[in-house]
Amino acid sequence: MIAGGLAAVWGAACHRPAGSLTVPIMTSASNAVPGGPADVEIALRAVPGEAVLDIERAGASRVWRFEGEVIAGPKDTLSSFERSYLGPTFRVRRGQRVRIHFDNALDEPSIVHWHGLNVSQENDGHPRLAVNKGSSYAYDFTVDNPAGTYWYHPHPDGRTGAQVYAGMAGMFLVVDDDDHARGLPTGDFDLPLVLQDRALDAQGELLYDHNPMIGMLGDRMFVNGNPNITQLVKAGAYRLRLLNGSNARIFKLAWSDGSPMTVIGSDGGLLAAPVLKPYVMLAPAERIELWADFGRAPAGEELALESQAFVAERGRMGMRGGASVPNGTPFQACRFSVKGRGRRLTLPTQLRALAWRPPVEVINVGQPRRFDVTMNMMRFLLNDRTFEMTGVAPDERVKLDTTEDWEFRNPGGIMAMPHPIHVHGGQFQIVERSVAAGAKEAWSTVGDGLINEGWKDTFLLMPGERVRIRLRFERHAGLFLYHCHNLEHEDLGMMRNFSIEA
Ligand SMILES: [Cu+2]
Repeated sequence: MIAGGLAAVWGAACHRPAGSLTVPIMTSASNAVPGGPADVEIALRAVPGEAVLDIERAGASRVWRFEGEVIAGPKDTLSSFERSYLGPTFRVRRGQRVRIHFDNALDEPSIVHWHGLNVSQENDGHPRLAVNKGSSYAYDFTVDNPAGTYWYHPHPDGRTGAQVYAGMAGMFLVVDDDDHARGLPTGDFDLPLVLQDRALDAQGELLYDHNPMIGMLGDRMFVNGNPNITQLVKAGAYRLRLLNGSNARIFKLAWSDGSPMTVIGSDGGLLAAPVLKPYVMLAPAERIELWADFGRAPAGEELALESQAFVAERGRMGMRGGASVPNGTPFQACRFSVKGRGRRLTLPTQLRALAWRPPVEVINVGQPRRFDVTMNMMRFLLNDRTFEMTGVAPDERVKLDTTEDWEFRNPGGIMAMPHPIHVHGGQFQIVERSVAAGAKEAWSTVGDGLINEGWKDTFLLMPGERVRIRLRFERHAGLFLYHCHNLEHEDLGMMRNFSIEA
């Protein structure tokens, strides 16, 4: 079951099997934009382009990318990684009203999702809002998230994996002025790192060739959209903002010198206090922020973030899926070359106050809404259902201004796989994880690296595991998504709507 190579990236067809609904794609869409000035106005285009993907080969390869331009407001809202296929990095502030004019110049429908942001359904990039080539979509929202590391990527029906893989993604940072006061590194010492794996064919072009049960796994690393994964750093303290922007790759990140990982933030911003871990699991779409002191390395030394070995899925059933580097294979994810002196800072003991949702507020405490990962016809489902463009089942309706516990269950068994689960519409907290007896041995290879602290929008659900999360539906009524962020699973229908009803 290997999807057809290049054509699968550059072709425009939707490959989801039967069961999907056909919904007319809007040719031009607008989000009933209210009048009044925005604080910042951006033009964002999805365009075919070129980028250097192989350092050892002359010439560029084909990619798809986001291009951005500040039309009005602070020019430093957008910045670019050097020699990168990634879209511009946004830097916005809470309370800022942001207007984004998205233009699609690709030969297939697309739409942008602002991953982790609290926005209305019209601004959330639902696949039903995808626009065709030559058409545009207007976003208009007020930034409502605390400072943190968010990101953006396409979200069209059945083609999210191909479009992200082709290069379409970018960082979306919400910043504030408090980092100096918090004692955190700023400026050049605040370093975003987008980790992605890719595969290239003999001509050096992106190869989108995968078993859809496994997802797309590459055999080479890209950091910030660049095949050179070495970062030049100074001997001092850094804040590293890591995003796993891969389609299906799960990282088990650890320092090459054996130092513990000092985690200071996750999906929804800073933790209450730093947490030390021997290693950190980073599944597709998850973010972690690390405190890294490169002053510990002698000058001229190299340090690396390695992805260590772990048990991802059962070895039976040929679950390598043709990937030459299956999930759980050790490799180097990112290198740091230490030159020159930076600032020595002291790790703060407290980062910010986090107010957890108390059990008394939960309307279904002890009886969480259940979402089981199930399987049929060689694809993964949620409660035996596949994606329907506007379909919502009775047990997928929740009330605005309520707090609920949800429990996701991944059965063990021969076809069990890890699934990174993402819920749109805001950040949640992780309440509890439990593991079936038969899955404990494999789980123990990742368990110490799961970050359950802090606000989350995506979490790793391992085989045989149950994860209970607590969500507050407090901002926007409307149609939102929950889905697997293994993008090939998502494109095959491991995605559902839920409706927040006033
Ligand atoms: Cu999945």
